Amino acid sequence: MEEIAAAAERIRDEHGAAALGAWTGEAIGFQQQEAYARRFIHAFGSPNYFSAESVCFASRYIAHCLVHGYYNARPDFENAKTIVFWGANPDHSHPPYAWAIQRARKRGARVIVVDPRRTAAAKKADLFVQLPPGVDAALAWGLARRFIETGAYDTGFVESYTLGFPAFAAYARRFTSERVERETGVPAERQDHMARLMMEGQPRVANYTGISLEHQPNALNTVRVIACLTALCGAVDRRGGDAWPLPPPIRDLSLYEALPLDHLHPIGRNRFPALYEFRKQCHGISAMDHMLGKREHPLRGLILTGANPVLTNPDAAKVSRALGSLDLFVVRDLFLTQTAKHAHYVLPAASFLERSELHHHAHRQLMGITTKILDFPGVTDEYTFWRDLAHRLGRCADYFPWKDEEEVNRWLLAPSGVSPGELRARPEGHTYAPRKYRKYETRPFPTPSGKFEFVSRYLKDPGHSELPEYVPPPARPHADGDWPLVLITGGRYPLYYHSRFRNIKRLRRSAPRPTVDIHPRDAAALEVTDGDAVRVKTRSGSIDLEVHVEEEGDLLPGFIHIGHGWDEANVNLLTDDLGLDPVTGYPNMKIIPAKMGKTGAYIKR
Ligand SMILES: Nc1nc2c(c(=O)[nH]1)N[C@H]1C(S)=C(S)[C@@H](COP(=O)(O)OP(=O)(O)OC[C@H]3O[C@@H](n4cnc5c(=O)[nH]c(N)nc54)[C@H](O)[C@@H]3O)O[C@H]1N2
Ligand SMILES: Nc1nc2c(c(=O)[nH]1)N[C@H]1C(S)=C(S)[C@@H](COP(=O)(O)OP(=O)(O)OC[C@H]3O[C@@H](n4cnc5c(=O)[nH]c(N)nc54)[C@H](O)[C@@H]3O)O[C@H]1N2
Ligand SMILES: [Mo]
Repeated sequence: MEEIAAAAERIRDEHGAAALGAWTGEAIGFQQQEAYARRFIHAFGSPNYFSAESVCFASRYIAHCLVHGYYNARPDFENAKTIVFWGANPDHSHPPYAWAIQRARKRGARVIVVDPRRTAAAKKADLFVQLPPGVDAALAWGLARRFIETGAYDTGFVESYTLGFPAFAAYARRFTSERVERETGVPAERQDHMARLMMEGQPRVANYTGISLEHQPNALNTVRVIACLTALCGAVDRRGGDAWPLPPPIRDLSLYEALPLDHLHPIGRNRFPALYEFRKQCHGISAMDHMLGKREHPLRGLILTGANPVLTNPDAAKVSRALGSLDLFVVRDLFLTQTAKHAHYVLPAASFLERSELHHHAHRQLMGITTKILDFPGVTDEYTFWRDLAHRLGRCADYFPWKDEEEVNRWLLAPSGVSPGELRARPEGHTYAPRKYRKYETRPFPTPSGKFEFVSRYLKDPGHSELPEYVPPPARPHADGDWPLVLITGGRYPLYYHSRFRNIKRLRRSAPRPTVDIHPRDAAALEVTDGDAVRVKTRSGSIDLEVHVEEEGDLLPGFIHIGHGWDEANVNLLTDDLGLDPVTGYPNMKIIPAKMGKTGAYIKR
């Protein structure tokens, strides 16, 4: 710890405090564990805090905030009549959602799944709408047109509470059934069927957009138009619809107000201001260029915890080069990951069983606390680590006055009036506020206009489209082109979590080796079958893995799919950091021009 503190001070002396960054991953969550890292790096004097939010969740959040100013992690499935999953597979990714939906279906709710792959969720759906990646916005605009033309939308809400509806309606008119069919391949009758199920559910329609809609170049606008569709359904902040939870009444550990560092050029803020303004996140993808000295304001040191960006960030070869070039790289993990191999110091991190932390379930407005049940010598929890480091760095110590996590929890909970002990006595959770719906009836929307915004001045002023416009996908399959196939990445495995758990033998049996999923027609054309060794190539790189031929109908022809998180076939060697969403800086991980062939064939070329 002394060496790490000394190296951090050297970086501060030579390049300024902003040349040190902190990075947290999905393994430590989005609540107090990540807040320690934010607090530390600000106390040190650097605004450069990065997390998995450069590739997950924040773009969805920003889209919702631009439209209505709130964010709902999950709609009210339990009370919905029609549930729509856009680019999500809850049966693998969120079992609790899948259970909620199962209960809703028993009550008669109907489920629509929109996906290029016939997933576990799609197989159970009342309607499966199969389409190529990147065209959801066209489908959503076509549905909006139907609602508007037939007058089946919530006119009272639109008249009283919204901004820009005439422009929205005029743009929607362009999305005729024929045009939507041309763009998406979804026949007009299926579009009608989808619209009918949504209209029948009104206003109890739960639209859920998954990670796939974020991993593409027109990500923000795709989620925006779907949020607008929710308004047409009359489901805004309604039981059974997009019901907005209230946050828990706890203190904020971050120092953005007490110690603003905006003047120190947070990385990525000039390119993607929304990410910093809405989430106080620096752009992890841009960070690589700052490590490699390709941009002003160098990043020379990084402390990373609970993340494995070499396997999870786009352009893995560049990520490795960038991390390998640092003067100080500290990784806290439970395993020696591909990322940790680049580190100067690898520290054993405490797992969730070795921490005591607050949790909240926003949808149910419940709070709870976990209890530390294990203690290994030499393993420190996140709080103790950041505190110890801060106490070796002079002034930083002032910001970490609490002895341990239990003291932090007590401080965090003070405004709520409950103590850690009281929370512990209620393992089922403590309701921190009763649910309220249609909050906009008594106070303005927290948007610039105070209204629900079909059009956004915030986006228009710097030159983006004010409407959530449809932009065709960056790639489609071309049988005769250089890149005949389109690669989709990252469909979730039920028993792996990103790069985690493949080292647990019992879980490994569920999916022992990485595969590339392919349509039977394409497999036949390439003369490959199950288990054949192939090489998949994109403009960024190539990986070798095994073929898995899908059943007819499980995947659209021309598309291949590879999961992420494999050491031995890192699909992020095939993704890149180009073609980012222009507002949020989100990467394209779902629509990548590709080709493949038997390993021998490509080696010869
Ligand atoms: N077991 C397990 N659970 C997890 C995770 C894990 O790694 N393992 N990761 C967690 C995390 S951090 C996240 S973000 C969530 C993600 O959870 P989800 O949002 O449910 O994501 P996926 O399960 O990948 O399902 C996304 C689906 O979108 C489809 N798709 C791809 N492109 C498009 C497109 O353009 N349009 C449409 N409509 N569909 C498209 C894919 O084929 C895929 O079936 O899962 C969480 N839960
Ligand atoms: N191609 C492609 N890439 C993707 C995606 C995709 O769909 N396609 N999905 C993206 C998404 S949505 C996300 S959220 C990111 C996730 O990206 P990451 O956050 O990098 O995800 P993980 O691979 O789960 O890395 C978590 C690391 O933390 C370690 N760990 C586990 N428990 C703890 C703990 O308690 N404390 C600490 N300190 N460490 C712990 C694990 O061993 C693991 O090495 O991946 C993204 N990458
Ligand atoms: Mo994620």
